[in-house]
Amino acid sequence: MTTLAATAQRLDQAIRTATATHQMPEAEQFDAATGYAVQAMGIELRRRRGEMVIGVKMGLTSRAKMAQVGVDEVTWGRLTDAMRREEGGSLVRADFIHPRAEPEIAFVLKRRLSGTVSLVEAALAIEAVAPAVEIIDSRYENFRFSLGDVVADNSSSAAFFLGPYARPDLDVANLGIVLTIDGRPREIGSSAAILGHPLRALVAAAQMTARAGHVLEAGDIVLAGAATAAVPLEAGMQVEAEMQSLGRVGFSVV
Ligand code: OOG
Ligand code: MG
Repeated sequence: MTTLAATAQRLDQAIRTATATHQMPEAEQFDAATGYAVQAMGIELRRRRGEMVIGVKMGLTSRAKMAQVGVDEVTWGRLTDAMRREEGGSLVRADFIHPRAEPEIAFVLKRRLSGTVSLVEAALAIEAVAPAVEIIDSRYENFRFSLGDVVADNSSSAAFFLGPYARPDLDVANLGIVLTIDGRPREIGSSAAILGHPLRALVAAAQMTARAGHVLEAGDIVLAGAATAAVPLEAGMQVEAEMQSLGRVGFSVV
């Protein structure tokens, strides 16, 4: 087995056992392109277990997020059907290593969107917009990683919740976002923090995935990346994200 395939296996094992694993040692660090190759191998392992890819998540599209994890490049990862959770339902803390919640905007596509596209083309490909919460759970010890590490680890994606669908032409440029824990606001931000406009995250998704030979199709979900820092989760917490004009999405941690 190559080192890359072994790394994909090791990360997959970390997911399945909810146990942290080590980062790539200094001497074996790889670049983002190699990280995406490892990510694709890991997704292939999940496909073989019957999981289906239903979209992508963009990562590190805001300053707040870049600062929190110390990586300053936009990344992406795949979302599978097994990662989706029932809105209003629960998240089992023990299924994860050190989960964090972050508020996101989700786009649902009504047509294929791939390669270099304009903001207008991206907007016209949207079927619906929804409030979302992404659960990130770095498979690495202490939630620490390099760019290559995090890309290989599917950009830390672990689960996600989608709220009610809103109309596709809703102006998402500057919406207030509040992440509430047990009824108290913990993170407050604006959708403008996402690359200056969340639609730019959709443009980046089309372009970056195409470079890796992955095509965004009709029906796919695209998470635009968090506008605020992520909040560590513990059992007993009630989590809710509220977005201006979009509504709420929430769940409990058990
Ligand atoms: C990397 C994933 C970042 C986002 O929304 O910015 C991300 C991480 O923070 O572990 O999902
Ligand atoms: Mg995210």
